[in-house]
Amino acid sequence: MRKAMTCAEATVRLLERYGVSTVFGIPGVHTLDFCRGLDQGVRHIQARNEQGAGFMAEGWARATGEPGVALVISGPGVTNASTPLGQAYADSLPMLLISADAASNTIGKGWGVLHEITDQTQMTKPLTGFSATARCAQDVPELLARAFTLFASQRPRPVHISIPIDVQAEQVDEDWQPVTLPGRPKADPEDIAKAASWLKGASSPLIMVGGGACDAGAALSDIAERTGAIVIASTAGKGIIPDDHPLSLSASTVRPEVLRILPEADVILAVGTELSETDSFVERMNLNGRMIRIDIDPSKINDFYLADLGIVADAQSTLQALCVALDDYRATGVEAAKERTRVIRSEIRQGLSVSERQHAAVLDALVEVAPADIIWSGDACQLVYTGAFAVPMRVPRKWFYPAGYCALGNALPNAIGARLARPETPVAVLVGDGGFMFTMPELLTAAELKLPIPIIIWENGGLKQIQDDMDQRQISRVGVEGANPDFVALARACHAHAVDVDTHEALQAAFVEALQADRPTVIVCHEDQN
Ligand SMILES: Cc1ncc(C[n+]2csc(CCOP(=O)(O)OP(=O)(O)O)c2C)c(N)n1
Repeated sequence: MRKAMTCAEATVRLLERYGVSTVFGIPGVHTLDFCRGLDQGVRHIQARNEQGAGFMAEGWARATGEPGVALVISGPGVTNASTPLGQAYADSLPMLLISADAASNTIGKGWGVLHEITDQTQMTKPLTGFSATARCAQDVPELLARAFTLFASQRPRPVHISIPIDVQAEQVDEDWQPVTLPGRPKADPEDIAKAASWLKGASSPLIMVGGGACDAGAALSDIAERTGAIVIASTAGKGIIPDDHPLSLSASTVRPEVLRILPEADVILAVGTELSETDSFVERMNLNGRMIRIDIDPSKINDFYLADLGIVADAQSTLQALCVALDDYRATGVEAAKERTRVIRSEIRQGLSVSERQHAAVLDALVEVAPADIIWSGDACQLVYTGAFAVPMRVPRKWFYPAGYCALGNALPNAIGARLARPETPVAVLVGDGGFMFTMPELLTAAELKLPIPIIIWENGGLKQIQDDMDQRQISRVGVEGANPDFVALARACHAHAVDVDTHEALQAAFVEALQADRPTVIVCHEDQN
């Protein structure tokens, strides 16, 4: 039987029908109508700041590929959540931000009403696939249909839907149903045949893989093994081909040992990757070979590294078709390519700086005792920069390091979102002492939810990467040596366990214990002691 309810309640029901089980947020007077519909089929998780809520939704999407949802008030709720929007945009993640907006008759007038942004939709436009305001209740199912269609069939991007308070309160007949979602575009068989013939004719092929190919790992491994292509991942593509695969160089375009070999490639197959500057930190990589780009986003085919063959299609189905087109081909150079990969890997290890060696040793100690299926939720800190190529991942969606937008503070709330999305999967945080402070209050959220997350704070005396950058350019240090709190006392005050460690053995013991604990554990690992 149809039931009359408010538009806000009906929105929650419709989200549930699209498969949403959890929303992250902080209620306010502008979202009270939503609250009536929450914690029945859809669970509400209270964050401590909307930036945390947004990062939790983003962590959900990172771990699953499914949309993570945040629900916030208008104005400050939206501005606080806009950093995670930027991060989800940069990493092509399906995140849905639903917010209130001021009453329709006030929008754009600048009357000074509560939580006012005169044009909220315009504010989030550059951070989203689309941002729109519901002008009446019936707009909501249409806007949600657009959002879920984008997530399912295009390059995933965050979406922001604003629902003014008067629209939220409208009475509707609750019969809103999800639309049938379209699939992703398929490749033209002629292009597949051409790509296969180029790969068969290559003497030193190279595969560059990004987060857009997360579901294409099996086909990609098969293509690498048959063509002898060395595989390099972006940070978002790490683990799609197991890092210990004999043809994998992991996420290593930051390494000079790897940048050096790029010009040797005569055919490059770039799949689901922007080939962005933040994976190599060089202005332009030296890629001279014939370039095949497979991407669901047409704007990525010829943007910076022009394609000789551009295929606008879904990565998984395209690579599966490419496997079929390669037929029983097996290149003669496969063993030589494996040997080359082995040599480059060992050059990378030998080429590490003193501090990278220290990071690698700490990470090795953690990996030795970590469960194989763990998710590492990393912040922008030096330990994680080294981990991008030094931590061996065997599956995608388990190494979080948002190198693109690179907003400090993602790691802890990302981990909370990931753990709630994947309750059976262990999740650990790797974060710098500076980055941790950006979203530290979410430790309370993790403690309240009793999440057994080890949080390794790499304590190196402040904003070390920027200290190093200043030292290198002979700039006197400014703004990078601010005081840290007593992390152990702070964590305990937030109802978490906490410990300082000064040896790898102590770190390993604390880590193993933390994974079994009844709440999160902050493990402070001092650079000058470990
Ligand atoms: C929101 C935000 N503000 C500033 C920066 C610039 N930034 C990049 S790395 C860094 C230092 C981070 O310090 P910490 O988290 O302690 O890690 P460390 O470099 O010391 O390992 C800063 C300030 C940033 N990436 N994001």
